[in-house]
Amino acid sequence: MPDVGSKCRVCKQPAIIDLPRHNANFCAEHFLELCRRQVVKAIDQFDMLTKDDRILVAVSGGKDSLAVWDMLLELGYHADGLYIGLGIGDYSDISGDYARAFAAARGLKLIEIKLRDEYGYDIPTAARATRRVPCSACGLSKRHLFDKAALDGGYTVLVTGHNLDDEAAVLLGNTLRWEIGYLARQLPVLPARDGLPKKVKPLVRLTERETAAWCVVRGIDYLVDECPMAAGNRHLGHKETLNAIEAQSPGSKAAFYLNFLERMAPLLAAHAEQERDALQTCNQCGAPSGGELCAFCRLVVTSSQHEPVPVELIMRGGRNRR
Ligand code: Q46
Ligand code: ZN
Ligand code: ZN
Repeated sequence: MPDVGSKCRVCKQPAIIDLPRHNANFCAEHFLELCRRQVVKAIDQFDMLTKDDRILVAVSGGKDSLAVWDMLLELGYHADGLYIGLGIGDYSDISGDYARAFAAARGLKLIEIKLRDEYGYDIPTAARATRRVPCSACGLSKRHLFDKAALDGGYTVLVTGHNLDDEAAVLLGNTLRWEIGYLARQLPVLPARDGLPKKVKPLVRLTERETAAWCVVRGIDYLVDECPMAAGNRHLGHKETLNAIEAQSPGSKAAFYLNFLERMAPLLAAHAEQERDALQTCNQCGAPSGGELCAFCRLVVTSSQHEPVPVELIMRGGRNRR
C-alpha cells in the first residue's frame, strides 16, 4: 500500500499502489497502463507474438495465468486457454472453478485435461510413486501436456504466466548450482521445433505483486491460496531471499534477471543449441527425449500402476515414504 495521501506519478490523483523499483506511486488507470507497457515491451523485445498467432494460454486459476490471458485479449490477441486437472485435492477443484468462471464470463474457449481421467494418475500419487518432490512430477507433466495440447490443437504459440519473481527465483537456483544446461534454456522465448511448440512468457517484466494488483483492479477473481504442495520448496525460499535483497535495494530483482537475459544468455546460446541437437524422439509419444522413452512416458508407467494416494498423505507423511 502507498503512504496515505500519496499521489499518482502521472496524473497526481490519489495512488492505489507504490512501486519502489520504479520509485513511484500510481492510480488504478496509470498502474494498468504501466503493466500494459511492460508486457508490450517484453513481447516486442523478444519477438514473442504476432496478431496472427493462434495462442494457447496455460491457465491454473491463479493470478498470473488469468492476468496474462486478460492482458493478451485486451491487447487484441486471439487466445484460448488450457487447464490441467492435476488432482491435488480441493486445491485443484477450486483452481479449476476459477479458470472455468473466467473463461465462461468472457465466452472464451478453455481446453481441459484431467491427469487422472486421461493418464491414470494424479500429482500426489506420482510424488509417492517416484519418491520425489511433488513439483518434479507436476512440472514434468505440465510441460509435456502443454506442449502436446498446443501441437494437437494447431496453436502457434504456448503462453505461460511466469512472472519476474518466478524467473528470478529459478535463475537464482540455477546460478547457485551453476546448472549451465538449465541456465542456457532459461529464456522468455523458446522457438518452435520438431515436437515442441514455440513457448513464451509475456509477464517476465512484471512482479507477482503487480500481476495480483492487475487482477484486483480489473475485477478478476483468482485463487489466492498457494498450492498445498509448494510449502517448503526451494523455489519459495529463493523468492524470499530475493525479496529480502529487493527490500534493501529496490530494482535488484529485475536487474538480476533482465541483465542475465541481456548479458549472459547470449554467451550460453551455443550450449543450448548443442543440447537441442542431442535429443532423440520418444518411441511412445514422439516427443523430444533424452532416451528411447521420454521422462513423461516413464512417469505415466510408474504412476498409473501405483494405487491412488490422497494429497493429505503426501503433505503429512513426507514425500519419500511408501
Ligand atoms: S502446482 Fe505443481 Fe506448482 Fe503445486 S505441485 Fe508444485 S509445481 S507447487 S506451480
Ligand atoms: Zn494516474
Ligand atoms: Zn514419450
